[in-house]
Formats: sequence, structure tokens, C-alpha cells
Amino acid sequence: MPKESRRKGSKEAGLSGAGINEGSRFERKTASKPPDIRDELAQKATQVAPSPAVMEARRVPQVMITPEGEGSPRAMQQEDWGDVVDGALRRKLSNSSISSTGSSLVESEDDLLSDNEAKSKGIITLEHLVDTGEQTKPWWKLKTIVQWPFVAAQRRRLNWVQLAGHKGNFKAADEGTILKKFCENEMQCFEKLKGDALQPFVPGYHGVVEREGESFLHMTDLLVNFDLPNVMDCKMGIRTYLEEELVRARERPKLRKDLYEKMVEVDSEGPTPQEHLQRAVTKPRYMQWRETLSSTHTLGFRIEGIKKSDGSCQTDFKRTRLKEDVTRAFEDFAGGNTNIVKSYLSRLTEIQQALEISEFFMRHEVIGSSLLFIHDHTGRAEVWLIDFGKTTALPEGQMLKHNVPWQEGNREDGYLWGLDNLIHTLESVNSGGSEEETCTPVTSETSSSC
Ligand code: I3P
Repeated sequence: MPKESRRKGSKEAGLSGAGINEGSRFERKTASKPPDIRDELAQKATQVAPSPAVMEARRVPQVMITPEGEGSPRAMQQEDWGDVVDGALRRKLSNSSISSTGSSLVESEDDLLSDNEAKSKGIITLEHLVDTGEQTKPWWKLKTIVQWPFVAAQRRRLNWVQLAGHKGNFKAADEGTILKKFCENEMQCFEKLKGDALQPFVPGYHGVVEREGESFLHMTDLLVNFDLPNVMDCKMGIRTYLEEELVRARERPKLRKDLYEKMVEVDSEGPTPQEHLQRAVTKPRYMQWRETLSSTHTLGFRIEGIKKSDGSCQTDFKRTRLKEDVTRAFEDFAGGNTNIVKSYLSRLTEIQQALEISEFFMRHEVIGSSLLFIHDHTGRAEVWLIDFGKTTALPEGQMLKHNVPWQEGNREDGYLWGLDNLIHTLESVNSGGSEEETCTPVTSETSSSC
């Protein structure tokens, strides 16, 4: 959509603060919506059986493996992705009849990662690193002191919740902050988000710091103001892999045993006969399978994990696909507290309005980013945009709508469509309890059962 019309629409909607009547907000939002397929998709997403037109709109382009990278929108940007594929290879990842000839078989993507890290989900203990003060970048120090005054008894270790992502990515920092393993892409995003309409909805970013020879992004700890928080991570968008990952997979397919094993664990019939023979799948193939199995494909978002204040932690939402199933998970997460649901809806509407005017958002392909929901028994409820490791800037002059179907080459991510569906799903949550009902706080001893 041209920039001008986006701006106009957003002005009409208004970037308002809290306390505005929900009904009028939604009316304004609807009035400012562009005349594209978003309305139709959002409406249809509330139905159990989508129409063929909607299914078509959601259709994932098949991944063709060609040595020439045929149809690829952009050149590869990473040199060492894998071995060059046999010149005759030209197959569909969807039925994954990829020959292992010429492609590399790896135990896991960890082979590509410097720290051999593995996945981690649930409650983790963050180590507190010692600040040598030697290589700290200058610009974050002042901000840290201003925004996060030290408290006398600093915790050396910090119980924290990680529902998705790579283990070892996070370390404890000064009170109220955490360190996330440095990622150039994510750092660029935080820098560009400064002064953007989305800034109030992303974690505070305090620059890059060096600890024990490693670089980290120094960020606000979103959980710090909560007492025994309930946390839910929803991965946004209709696609969870970058277009460039498809290009790489075509040019240098890498067969991964670990992803095959994860697939079989969920569904022994998931892999094709060829994949069973290989005992391996490529990453895009795995990611597409995950998307169709979960609600990524049907709703444009999926639940990655939920940790509740009673210490229970659920990360197996791989098969949570239908709107009713997602609604049930939301109901369980909100614990029958309608005020919490209202607060979440209010915050999501603000995020939606900010997205409509965000320069950053219109110029980035937002992949693998999540909305983090946090609430506790005090009634405090917040939603934050997190994880920009795979959020990629578009070439100069290119913009995305975020609410139209993805076709390879257009780089659309379906973020706004997913957010619409998320809001509609949350609106349909049946409270089942009184407004005063709150989640029961539990002792810290019970919070480590994950
Ligand atoms: C993982 C998930 C992650 C992805 C990871 C997958 O699958 O899709 O988003 O990391 O790839 O294994 P699952 O949720 O089923 O565990 P990225 O977003 O960083 O690509 P990886 O194994 O290559 O890290």
C-alpha cells in the first residue's frame, strides 16, 4: 500500500492510549482497513471450514529444488550453507524426494552455530556474568543507569522463562535487564526501531555489551515487574522461514537428521517414504510441515508455549491448528479472568494501530517474530513484540502489506492477517468466570516443574 494511504488510514484510527471503548476502536479500525483480501481472510478464519478462495489465498508455494535457483527472488547471501547439489536434481520439497546425492547430511543445524547450542523451553536459570567493563560499547551505559537503577541486593542467578528459541541465548544482567546472544540482524532491528511507532511495544534495548569474550544485546527483562507471571509466546505470520532459506535449500540442500527425528516424534507418518529412507529432511520442508500442522497456516499465528503461574509449562502445541483449539488454549491461559482478556485485547489493538503506521514494519519481512503475552494475579497484562533475529530489511523502495497471500518473491509474511485472527480468537474466549477471579499465585517452589 502506498505510504500516504497508510498514513491516512492510521490517522483516522488514531494511536490512542488506554481506556478507550473497545467497540469504537474496532469500528474505527474496520473503517480504516484497506480494500484488500484482509477482511475476507479474517472473516473466513473464524469459520471452521474455509472456502476454496481462502484456501487458495493461504496456499503455500511449493518448494522446487533446482540447482540454478530457478525462480529465486534474490541471490544467496551466505556462502557456507551447504554442499552444492547435483546438477540433475530438481524436486519438490513437499513430497521430499530429495536425493542425498550431492547434498549434505547434518546431525543438526547446530553444526552451523558456533556454540553448538540446543533448544530450550520452559523455565531456565540464567547465569549472571561478570562485567569486566573492558569492551562495553559506550552508548548503552548511561541508558542502563537512567532506566534501571541498581538495587542493593542484586540477584546473581535469575529464574526466567524461555518458551522458544535456542538454549544458551540468554544471560542474566543488572536488575531488570537481560542479555541476549548477539545477532547482527536483531541488533539492526533494535537500532532502526528507535523512534519508530513500534518502539513502545518492543523490549527496551540498551545496546551491545561484551561479556567473557562474547557479544550480547542488552535488553529490558519483560518479566521483571510481574509476580509469578503467566507467559505465552505466539509466533506470528503465515510463514516461519525466510525466502532466502528456500533459495539456499535449493542451491545447497542440507538434510537434517534432527528435524526428521522431531517430525517422527509428532507424527510417524509425517515423512515421505523417501525421507524415511534418508532419515532426514531439509529445514524448509520441516518448517512447512510445522506450519500446516499448526495454526500458522490456517490462522497466521501459532502458540509456541505457555507457562503458567502454578509452574506448569506446556510447549507442545505443534498440533494446535483449529480456531477452537487455540481458543481453548487462550481460555486456559487467561484462567477465566475477563479483565485480563480485555487488557490483552486493548494492548493488541494498540499494537495493530502502531503497525499500521510503522515505517519499520512496512520495510521489513517479519519472520519468526513472536507476541509475548504476560500477566499475573495483580491484573497486570502486557503484550510485547519480540525476536527479530529473522526480521529482514527489504531492498530500498520495497514495502510490504503484511495482509496479502505470500507468493514466493513477494516476501509477504501475513503478520497483520495473523494479528487480526489472533484478536478475533481472543475475542471469542469464553471467560467462564467472574471478572474478579484471578490466577492463584503459588510459591516459588512450585514454579520449577517444567
Ligand atoms: C524449530 C522452530 C524454530 C527454528 C528451528 C526449528 O522447530 O521452527 O523457529 O529456528 O530451526 O527447529 P520446532 O519449533 O519444531 O522445535 P529458526 O526460527 O531460528 O529458524 P533450527 O533447528 O535450524 O534452529
